[in-house]
Amino acid sequence: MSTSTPPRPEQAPLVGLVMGSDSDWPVMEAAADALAEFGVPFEADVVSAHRMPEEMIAYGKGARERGLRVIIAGAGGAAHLPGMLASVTTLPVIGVPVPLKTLDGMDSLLSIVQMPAGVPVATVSIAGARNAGLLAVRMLASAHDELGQRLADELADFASDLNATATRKGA
Ligand code: RP5
Repeated sequence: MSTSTPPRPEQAPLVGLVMGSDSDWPVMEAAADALAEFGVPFEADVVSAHRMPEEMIAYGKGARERGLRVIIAGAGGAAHLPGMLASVTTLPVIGVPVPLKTLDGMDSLLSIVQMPAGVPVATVSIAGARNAGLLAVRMLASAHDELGQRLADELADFASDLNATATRKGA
C-alpha cells in the first residue's frame, strides 16, 4: 500500500489503528499493510491524546462495545496516546513509537514503554508498525485457527526465504 492517507475498509473493523497525527501515517501504514495481508478488517483514524483528548477517551471507552478486539496506537514525541487508551479500555493496546525529526524516536519509545503496573501496553520497536500489525493478527489468531494456520504458513515462508538467501550466499 502506498497511499498517503488512512484507508476506510468496508467490513466491521476488528482492529482500531489510531495515531496522534496525519503525519504519523507514513510510519503507521505498515501496520495497515500487515492487517490487509491477512484480511483483518480495521479502521484507521487520527485520535490525538493532546489535541482532542475528549474524543480520544471516548474512542477508548467505546472501542470494545463497537466490536474492536485490538487497538494499535502510534504517536511521536510526548507519545501518550497508547497509554491513555490502555487506561480506559480492557482491549489489548499495541504501542508504536513514531520517530520525529529530533531525538531519533527515543522520546517516543520511552513515552510509550514505561507504563505503570496494571495498565499494559505492548510496545514494539521504534517505527515497528509492521510488527504491531502482525502482533494484532497473532492476538486475533489465538482464538481463530484458520488465521493461526495462515500465520504459520507465513512463518514457514519467511524461514524458507532466509534459507534460500543463505544458500545463494554459500552459507
Ligand atoms: C504527536 O505529535 C503525533 O503523534 C506526531 O507524531 C507528533 C507531531 O504531530 P504533528 O505536529 O505532525 O501533527 O502527537
